Amino acid sequence: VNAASVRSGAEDGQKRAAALRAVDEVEDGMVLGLGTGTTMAFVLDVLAARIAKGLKVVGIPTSNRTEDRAQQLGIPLTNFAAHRSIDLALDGADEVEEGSLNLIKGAGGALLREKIVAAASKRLVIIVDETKIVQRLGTHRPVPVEMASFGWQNVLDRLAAAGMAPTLRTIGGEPFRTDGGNYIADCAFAGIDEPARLDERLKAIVGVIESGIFVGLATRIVVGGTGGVTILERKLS
Ligand code: A5P
Repeated sequence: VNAASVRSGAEDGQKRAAALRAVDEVEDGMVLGLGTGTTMAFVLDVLAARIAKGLKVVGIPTSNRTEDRAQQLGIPLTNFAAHRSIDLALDGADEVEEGSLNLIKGAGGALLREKIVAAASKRLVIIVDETKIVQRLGTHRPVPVEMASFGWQNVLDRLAAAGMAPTLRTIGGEPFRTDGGNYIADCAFAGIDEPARLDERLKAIVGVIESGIFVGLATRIVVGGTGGVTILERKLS
């Protein structure tokens, strides 16, 4: 057993504890947004257990992966054609900035659908282990930027010219494709001072579809840590 596997075992326990707490927010009759990632896998398990005991909810999945898992677990699914707005979205994140609750998301490649679901939702509850909480966004993780596959080489050059330090995300030597068929540029920063401004600058680049910077969307963060589960609320300025 090495240090990394001990650490990831501890993080899994924290994610599971936070998932249990987050699913407490779910009430009968809700339309849910179902996020993507390893933390959400725990949330789906807990949600399925409550559904098996009689909870009545429907979910809109943010990825094919979440859709498949939800179907296996018997979580009823729906879509925007049937429900134009969402009561509560549950999702993970790559980084959460303390205080502002601004986020970086998209390490799993689902950022576009996740952001659409977050924007459509009355509340967005983010579930993380404590390693994801940062004082300043962008210090540990890159910002995933979803772009059209057409002309991506030129989009990447323009991202680089704008100082975004982009790297095309690849898998097995091929470009990684999102569920929508787009590509991702992971953009590295040594800390982000103005996330809203950076989000605007990224989206002003032709060919960029969405950025993984989520500003003003999360309403509550459920954090699993060594000392148990804590809740962070957004400080309204
Ligand atoms: C998916 O695209 C991401 O936004 C995830 O929400 C994020 O990467 C969290 O994933 P984990 O729970 O696996 O860390």
